[in-house]
Amino acid sequence: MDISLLGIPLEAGNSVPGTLMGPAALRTAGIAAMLTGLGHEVRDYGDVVPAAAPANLSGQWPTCRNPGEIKAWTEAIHDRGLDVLRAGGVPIFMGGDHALSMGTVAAVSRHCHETGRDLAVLWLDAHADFNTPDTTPSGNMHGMPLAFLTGEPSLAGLLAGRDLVTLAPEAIHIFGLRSIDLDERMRLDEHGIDCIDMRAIDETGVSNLLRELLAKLDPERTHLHVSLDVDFIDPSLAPAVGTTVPGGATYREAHLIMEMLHDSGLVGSVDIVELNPFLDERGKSARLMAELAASLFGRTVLDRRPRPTA
Ligand code: DIR
Ligand code: MN
Ligand code: MN
Ligand code: MN
Repeated sequence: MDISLLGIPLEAGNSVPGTLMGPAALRTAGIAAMLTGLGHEVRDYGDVVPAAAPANLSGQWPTCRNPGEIKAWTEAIHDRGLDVLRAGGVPIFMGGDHALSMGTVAAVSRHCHETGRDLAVLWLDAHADFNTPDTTPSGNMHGMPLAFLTGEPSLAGLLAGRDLVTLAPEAIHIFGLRSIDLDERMRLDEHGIDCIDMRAIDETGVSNLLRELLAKLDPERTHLHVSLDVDFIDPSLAPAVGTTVPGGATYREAHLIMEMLHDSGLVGSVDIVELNPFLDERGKSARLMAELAASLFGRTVLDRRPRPTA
């Protein structure tokens, strides 16, 4: 398989500095070599660079932190992401905070529209990221990408001059939830978004829930975008994130999800977001995220066979 790496060193969408080092940490953890070792063709496209000197848009979005930066990044990420998608292969977008998904998923949605695929989004996250400028308790725009992507009018200006192919609420599946804000909760209900929280995972198990979810997707038509937030994982395993919430996915739950997603054959693009190496413990979170990527692209235990020489 052809895999494209694109770094997105964004930290303007959250309030803890350090996520701009995320792409470098994933590269240092050996993500490219792990994927190459599985037999894939890996091409690293380097990092997205936004337009210089973003406008100050605090007047337009007074409740949001760094809205001018986020607009500049969203547009740059969308354009660069679309180029990478059109070049073929499966992109892994390496963040950077979760506001980057406004750009990556907008690009994926447009690419699916152009190529006649149905987009489904699996959002692996402790949070719902469905706040708006009106409901945000923090002002952090990494809490808003799913609102933007479903066409929230107050965020539409973040992607000027490009057509946003909005996501239908039914296309979104949030998995791993354990922290939702009050107004955000009401919005999730109003839009009828599929939310699988940690209690459901405890009671039913990740394999049953994920199998059920995947069975609803048409294998002939679906492009599945996986958006993996580091805080989906339990903080004891992945401490390198600014918004840790106890009670996250275990090591094996996380890998099992990746293995099942690989087996589904549906995955067309991936975000790995919120990695903050400044908060890590000797690289363990970065290494775990790189290893999860390896599981997502086919690494198994029993299947190992000698690589052909020559
Ligand atoms: C909270 C935390 N819901 C907010 N959000 C996120 O600030 O909107 N943390 N995404 O990762
Ligand atoms: Mn394509
Ligand atoms: Mn998130
Ligand atoms: Mn989160």
